[in-house]
Amino acid sequence: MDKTGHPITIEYVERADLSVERSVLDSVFDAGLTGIVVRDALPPDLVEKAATRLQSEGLKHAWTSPNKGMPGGEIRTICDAATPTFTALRGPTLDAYARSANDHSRWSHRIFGQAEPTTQIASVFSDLFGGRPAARPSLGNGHHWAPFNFRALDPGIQIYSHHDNHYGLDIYQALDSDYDRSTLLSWFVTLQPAQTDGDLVIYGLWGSDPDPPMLPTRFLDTAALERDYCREAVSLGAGDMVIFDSGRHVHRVTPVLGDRPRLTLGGFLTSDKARSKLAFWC
Ligand SMILES: O=C(O)CCC(=O)C(=O)O
Ligand SMILES: [Fe+2]
Repeated sequence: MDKTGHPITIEYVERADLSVERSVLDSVFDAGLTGIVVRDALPPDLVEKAATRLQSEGLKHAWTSPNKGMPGGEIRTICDAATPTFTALRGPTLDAYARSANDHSRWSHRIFGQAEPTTQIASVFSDLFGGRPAARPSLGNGHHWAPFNFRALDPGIQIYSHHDNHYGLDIYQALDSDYDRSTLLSWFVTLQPAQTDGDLVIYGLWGSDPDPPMLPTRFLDTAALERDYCREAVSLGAGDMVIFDSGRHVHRVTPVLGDRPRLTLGGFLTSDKARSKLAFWC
């Protein structure tokens, strides 16, 4: 049987080849392109240093387990994300998020050293958006949203099928109403791939489609997605970045296999309604 669903198109580019002449991100905002992979978005020595630090004894206490109690889905993170978790189904409170966001640069410097990559990440986004600027949005009272958080998937752990539809959470009342909430893109940089699997798989199913295949547990039925829908697996090496339309497309990360964690850093991305600037946060 032919697979069903919205087409999935991914464009692959090298960081060194990016030029501001072409705005690839506009095509993603317009849902003409599903995603972009930027190879070598961060330098290899920086990525390797971060992967080592993230697995060091000294940082063990930094990790939290926001999905504690979710069988097979217990992701570990450093810094909170503005998403629902198994322990906070309606996402973090503004207070908790602001506290975590204030700690972000301290953690990021401990992990990367002086070469903390927020500026480099902003410049990748900007180069993909015809040179228009990219920055963290304001959270009010002089504070800012955190630019990204760190994630670890240990062997046996996966991210179950979902789409990222978070603007309804209370915390997003703190996001300026000038930003376009009709689109939510996810992005992440792989710091250490899993030995085996741990791949991002994007499906042709949109979160807004009627009658998605559901299990009685109210989770999406991944076996049915694999059977009936078009899919695209995105395999990323250390230093590679993916940006994709996670607000529309159902996606997941397959269970990590092997003897080391899969490490990523990432967050979300949108533009203002006038498409004059980008905002990224986690
Ligand atoms: O692998 C990751 O860091 C997150 C995958 C995901 O679900 C997303 O980026 O929306
Ligand atoms: Fe996601």
